[in-house]
Amino acid sequence: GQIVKLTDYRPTDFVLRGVDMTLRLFEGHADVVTILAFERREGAAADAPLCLDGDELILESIAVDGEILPPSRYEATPDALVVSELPESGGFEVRLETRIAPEENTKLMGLFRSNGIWCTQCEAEGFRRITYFPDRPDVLAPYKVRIEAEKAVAPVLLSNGNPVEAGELADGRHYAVWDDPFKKPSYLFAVVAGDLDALHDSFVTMSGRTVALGVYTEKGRAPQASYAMDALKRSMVWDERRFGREYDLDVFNVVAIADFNMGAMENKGLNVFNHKYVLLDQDIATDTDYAGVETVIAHEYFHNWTGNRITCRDWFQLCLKEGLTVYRDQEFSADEREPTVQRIASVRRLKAHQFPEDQGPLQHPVRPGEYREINNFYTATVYDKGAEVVRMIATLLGEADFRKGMDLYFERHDGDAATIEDFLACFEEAGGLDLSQFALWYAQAGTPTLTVSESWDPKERRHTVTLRQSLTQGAAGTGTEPMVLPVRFGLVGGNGEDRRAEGDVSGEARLKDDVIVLTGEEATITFTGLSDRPYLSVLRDFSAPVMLEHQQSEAERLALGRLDPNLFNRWRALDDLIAEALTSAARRPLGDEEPALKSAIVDALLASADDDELAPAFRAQALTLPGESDVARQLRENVDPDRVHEVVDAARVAIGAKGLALFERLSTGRPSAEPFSPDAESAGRRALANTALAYRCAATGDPAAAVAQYRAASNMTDRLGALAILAHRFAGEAACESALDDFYRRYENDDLVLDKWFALQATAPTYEAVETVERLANHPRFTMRNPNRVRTVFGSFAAGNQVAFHRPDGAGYRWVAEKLAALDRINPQIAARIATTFRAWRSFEPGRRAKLEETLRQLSEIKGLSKDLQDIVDRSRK
Ligand code: HT7
Ligand code: ZN
Repeated sequence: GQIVKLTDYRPTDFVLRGVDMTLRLFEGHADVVTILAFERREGAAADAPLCLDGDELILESIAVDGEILPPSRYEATPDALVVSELPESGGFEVRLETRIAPEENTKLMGLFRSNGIWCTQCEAEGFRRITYFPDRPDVLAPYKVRIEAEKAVAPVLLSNGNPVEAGELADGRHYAVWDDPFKKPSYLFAVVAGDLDALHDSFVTMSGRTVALGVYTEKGRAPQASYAMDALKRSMVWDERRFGREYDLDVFNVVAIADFNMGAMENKGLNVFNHKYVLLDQDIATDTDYAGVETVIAHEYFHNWTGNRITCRDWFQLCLKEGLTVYRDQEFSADEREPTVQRIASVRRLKAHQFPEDQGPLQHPVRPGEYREINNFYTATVYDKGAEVVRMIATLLGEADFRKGMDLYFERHDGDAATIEDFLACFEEAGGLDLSQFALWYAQAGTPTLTVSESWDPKERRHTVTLRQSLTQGAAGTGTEPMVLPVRFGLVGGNGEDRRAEGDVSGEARLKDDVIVLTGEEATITFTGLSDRPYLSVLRDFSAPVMLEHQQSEAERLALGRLDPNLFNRWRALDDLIAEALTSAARRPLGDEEPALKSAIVDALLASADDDELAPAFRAQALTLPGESDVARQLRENVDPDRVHEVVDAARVAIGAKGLALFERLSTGRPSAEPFSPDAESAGRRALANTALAYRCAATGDPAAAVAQYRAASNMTDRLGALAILAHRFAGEAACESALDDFYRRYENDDLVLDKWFALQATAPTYEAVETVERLANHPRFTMRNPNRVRTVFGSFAAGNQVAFHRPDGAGYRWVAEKLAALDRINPQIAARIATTFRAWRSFEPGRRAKLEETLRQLSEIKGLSKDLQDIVDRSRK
């Protein structure tokens, strides 16, 4: 495949003035007529041909200004259309006809059918699977779209913008016309047609305009969209209040689709969602599902300004919309829920997904410099590290100037296809600072290490803190210059309050309120005016995405775990202690029985869990041990997943045993009589109770309490919480089997719930899970055509089952590779994504490393592999 480079960017030779499309939908095919109004760009060569992108297309006809073109004037292949001898100046109109087959589109890019519903997905390069087009994000135009279909099959016809016309046609067919006055790139185009139900509502914007809201679902499921509708209205209010952003069209529609490659898509005025992020009620969805719907609804809605009104000049700028929009959805969730708990969850996700990516062969900067397949760059680095970079800008500027910078960005670039440089310039202006060194965050890949040491001078009552940063050159080879690290901190006194102290900086750093901005390799800050030695609480709220090495004693960390007024750091003090203890235990050989956690650590953890002053959701987070893959990442090399599992599990049993009375107290008397509410506080109480139940069953080795909760549960959170314990701790036992059977019988008609049943079995930490997933893949309800089902079986197994995937005989690797090779022929995007699990091959002990390497080699040699999968496999092998 060809490599696309950021440095090769140049604008198109032709400017697109408008798009007029007609889609005629039939059983088996769709006819697409596209009329494109072009003008040769000033300065472009007079003989430059018009080059349009295609993908698996067949051209039925082409005319320019009403005249059918002779074959000598154009060259059409499935992936390109080149038209020559076009007017040297002025405008002209190209009319194209293509015929496509949505039913055969298993890649789910372009126009496809999902359970009979016609649906499009155009980001990043799907529009070219519908019509030949300059399919790149810097080509913006207004669109007028007419959809025609049989009325009985597709009574609902939707597209972007506002509805302008509808009517009847012959043969039971009908049509609708949609007009989108906002110029947009083709990746934001959407059409949906089908027999859908809808939930309708309205929203009055801050300037008093009424917007009609619709959430469309498959038949009979509209009531399950009410929480999504509620989240949408809350998102609209929040964006007005927090960022002054108002919605712009007369309608805003959301459609829930069963077969969808990602979470959702922000098409202008017509967001399309994986139905997993729309449909729920207490009987089918967990609290985690509710939080997911809220986040994704908000994220896609927020794109209307950060992505749609201001889009990206090219795909290298993807983080301009994605990093910024993730930052915005994180802020929304922090405001709507419990900020510390939200921040803990975001940091956990960053460490679990982005850190390994940034430290392995698939490493790339937040703004990559080149790609072979853009679909493979919708990554944790672009999204989550991209959000961290925006968060650092906010920290550096402070709230007021950050808002000024955002206002300036919206004002200056509304209607543009912008770049990271455009974005940064707004904050430089608003904050009166130079962000040129800061821009390295977009260009240099890798996770910097921040080393902190401190010393107390009792005579002078002086506390000296030294900060050092370092970055190692990784696979991307993008450099190791010192970056700008905003390090939020506090000096905590024995009474749990932050001390005030004068700070004197030497070295390359500056001190601004409670933030040390480290700009060089090393700096020292000397704090004076202290009466006694403080506890240094550093990198509060995870103010920079770094690996922290803080040389601090266990006693100090235990004290911060009790006292730190910054709750995030209070959580992290203990979490780091536990992670380090588990990691060092995992270095010992399999079977070593020395406890990983000292009793002082366990006591501290139990004290947090028992502290009624703390929010239950926080207590549940505190009790959540680092995952096996986190421990594996910290080990870095020679990882034996069986040993990691043994260590983490033994720690869970030990904590459970020591805190048994507490865990019994926290998990009995449930389900409580209180009626279900999805709010964050109630969800926090359920999370704490379910975490306690898991410890209790770990300690007793008795499934009875989980069985009882499973049977009595009055909502999915409690039912699934109990079932997860049975499926993972008691896999293969009668209690587990009968609960799994019961669950299947209860929910076999609901694919979303059935995914949970598949996922729990695929992640059971036993060697037998390899045979289980083979059985699941042959289950009548398994299909490779549904991405959720595939992710739930192949993805959960490969990424979420360390024991079985890494079975020492290599059976897990062989199974996944075989399935991915087959999936690649159906849906390469999903195959490539799941294949990223292989990237960690170098970190394992020699036996597994050799088997992983061999599996990757075999995958790479399969003939006819997609560009998507080939790209991931080739880069992973490096
Ligand atoms: N902007 C979207 C990213 C996306 C996507 C969505 C669905 C299917 C394929 C896709 N390719 C890229 C989703 C988002 O980040 O909001
Ligand atoms: Zn997004």
